[in-house]
Amino acid sequence: MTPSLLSPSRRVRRTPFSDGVEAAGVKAYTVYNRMLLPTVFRSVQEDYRHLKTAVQVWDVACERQVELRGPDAARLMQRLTPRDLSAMQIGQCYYVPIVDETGGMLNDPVAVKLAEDRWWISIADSDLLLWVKGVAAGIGVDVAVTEPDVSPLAVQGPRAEDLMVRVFGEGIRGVRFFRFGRFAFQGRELVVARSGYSKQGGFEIYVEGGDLGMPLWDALMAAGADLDVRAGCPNLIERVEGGLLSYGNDMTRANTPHECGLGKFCNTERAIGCIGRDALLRVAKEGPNRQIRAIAIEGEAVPGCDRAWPLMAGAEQVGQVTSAAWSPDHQVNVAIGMVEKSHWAPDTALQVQAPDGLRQAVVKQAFWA
Ligand code: THG
Repeated sequence: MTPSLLSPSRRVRRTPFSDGVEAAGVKAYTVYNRMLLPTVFRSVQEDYRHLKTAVQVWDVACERQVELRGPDAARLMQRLTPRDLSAMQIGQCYYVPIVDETGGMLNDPVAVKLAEDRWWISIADSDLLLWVKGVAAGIGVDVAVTEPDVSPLAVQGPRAEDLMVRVFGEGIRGVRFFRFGRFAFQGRELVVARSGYSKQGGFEIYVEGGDLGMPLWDALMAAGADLDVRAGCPNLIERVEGGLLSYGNDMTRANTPHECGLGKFCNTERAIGCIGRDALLRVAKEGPNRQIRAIAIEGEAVPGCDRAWPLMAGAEQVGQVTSAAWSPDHQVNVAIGMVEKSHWAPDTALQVQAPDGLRQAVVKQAFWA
């Protein structure tokens, strides 16, 4: 069954796990990289509580891979990001800002180093494939840039490791954070990393070959019945508490990595050849004039944030809120916003123009994680 409010079409792609997602009773989707991404199973709050106490299997096939393959793959990869990749080992994953020639954020993917001459870029929601193909053609490197048949399936939550061991064996316990190993499933070797878009711990299985999608989904569900495994998805409340940014929501091409708080993932001085290097060297030196902040919004549960909400200091706009949700654990609306330097200090009192009226808000010291 296709989602009822989205007209079925080839442009909005199903995933290798869509049959399982639908059988599990998905209640809402978003579209990400022109592919279905579930957003709700029972309710956002029920899904949140379950994610924090048990284990979930997430269809994150929409985190598409841009594959770089060829003798110049490593050189092209370093052109794409201001993060220094020179010490990155095969078997490692790096969170890497990707910027354009002005230092503007194009994507915030996870880079996976499979071999010196073979990389995956596990992308957020923008057409990075086209940028990478353009860069490769423009500089004339010997690299094939493709979107392979690879679909990430995330296993997240405090019981994730116990579930993964049942399907892939004890070796799973030895996989370190942002590292991967190769593990067999039905006679095929799959890349399995300890990573994922939650702060609850877990793994991401890069399912190579869509034909393996439903067999793996079913195997995880069967193996985890007594662990209360459920179908889940990236959870808005949990990811805002954890300070995990969403490209297109919390940042766009109009923002530098430094504005996004991703300066720690830039080593621009050492990232020789990186596109946008000169622009970033300037902003790194001067420091950003606005930056991502955790924000608490007072009052009842906020509605969904489908447009930027102005952040005010009296009559003056000093920023905007871009993601917000009621947190049952913190008994406050947790939010992510971009705030001008003049007002970004912790405990600064602001007002936010929410769709249902003006609310009090406070800049927080850190995300709630
Ligand atoms: N996993 C994979 N691909 C992805 C995502 C993912 N592609 C899309 C999107 N998510 C990319 N964005 C992010 C954002 C945050 C993180 C990963 C990808 C993340 N951040 C950790 C943090 O900020 O605490 C750790 C960063 C680090 O220490 O390196 O995990 O989730 N495959």
